[in-house]
Amino acid sequence: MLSLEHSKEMEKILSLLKNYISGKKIAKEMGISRTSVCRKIEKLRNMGYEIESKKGVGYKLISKPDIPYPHEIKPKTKIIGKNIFYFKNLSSTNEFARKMVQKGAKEGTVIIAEEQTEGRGRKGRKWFSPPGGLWFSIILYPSLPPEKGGLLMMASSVSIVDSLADIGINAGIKWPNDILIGKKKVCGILMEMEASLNKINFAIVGIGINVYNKLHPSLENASTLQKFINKKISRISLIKSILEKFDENYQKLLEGDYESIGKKWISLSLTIGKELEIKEGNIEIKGKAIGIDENGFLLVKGREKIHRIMSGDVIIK
Ligand code: BT5
Repeated sequence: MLSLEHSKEMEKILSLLKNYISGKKIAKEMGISRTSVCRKIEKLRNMGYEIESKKGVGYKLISKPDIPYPHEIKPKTKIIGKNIFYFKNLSSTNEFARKMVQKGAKEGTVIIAEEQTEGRGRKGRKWFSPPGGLWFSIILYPSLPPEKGGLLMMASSVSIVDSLADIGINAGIKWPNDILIGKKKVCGILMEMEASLNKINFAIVGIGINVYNKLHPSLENASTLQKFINKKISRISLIKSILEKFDENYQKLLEGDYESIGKKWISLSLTIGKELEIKEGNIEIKGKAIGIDENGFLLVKGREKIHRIMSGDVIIK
């Protein structure tokens, strides 16, 4: 496990390695022994950093891996991502986030895993999460009325679509939680929330993005971002951008500006204006999606009335 708190030393050594530098000089600059320098260089190499060593000259950083290590992301934010934890392997970042909440994790803590063995979707469904994607969860303690909880998910999806637009990928949002390119799902969001009568105790926003990971053969309507763009995507830049945009949108929600998130969401929605079939348990509703209400519920005009729908699986006709 790597966290921002623990990465100060790593950042220092990486900055020293920008130009050729001898082991002796590194040791002096960092106040550590030569053996310790060797150990740290070896550790960085194992983490995927390419470090050249020339006899009589020293070491130099040649390339960095595109791995979302906390010290590489360092988002410029007020709340989200002030504390980031990276794991090579976790069962589920949402599950781990829940444990961290119980231990009093700070608001805005982000948990990232290179690979999840039990990544989950809604209603106990499986989320395939092999290496090469972005699988992460954000812990929030929003001072929002519980009925506004769904807007957090909207704020996160808007932030993701905006970040994708910045790198030239045109995606849209299928209510409630899918991000699609064309008809292919490239991202899913799982929000888990615990609330009492008038207060949200915590919310965990879990985001799964197929970047350049392999796709499980059983997935017919899924794709990866990399398939839609020629240049290599940087997972580090992408997650940084998402955290920064989400931080801004989160502030807006906390300030009570629900409307701008709702409007933005509608402008990116692939659902509004479409004829739909929605299933939730045994209930099935057919109609046209005509908008969202002030809490992010989907408004569907059926034959007899307008339905306000909180959750469900949508088939767009
Ligand atoms: C979702 O559920 O779309 C929410 C997915 C959230 C995943 C993130 S990863 C980080 C965090 N930690 C977790 O454990 N979870 C969150 P849902 O709408 O129920 O969609 C699930 C369905 O999507 C599955 O039944 C599959 O059909 C499909 N699916 C599974 N893996 C996929 C993938 N990698 N890409 C696209 N579709 C996938």
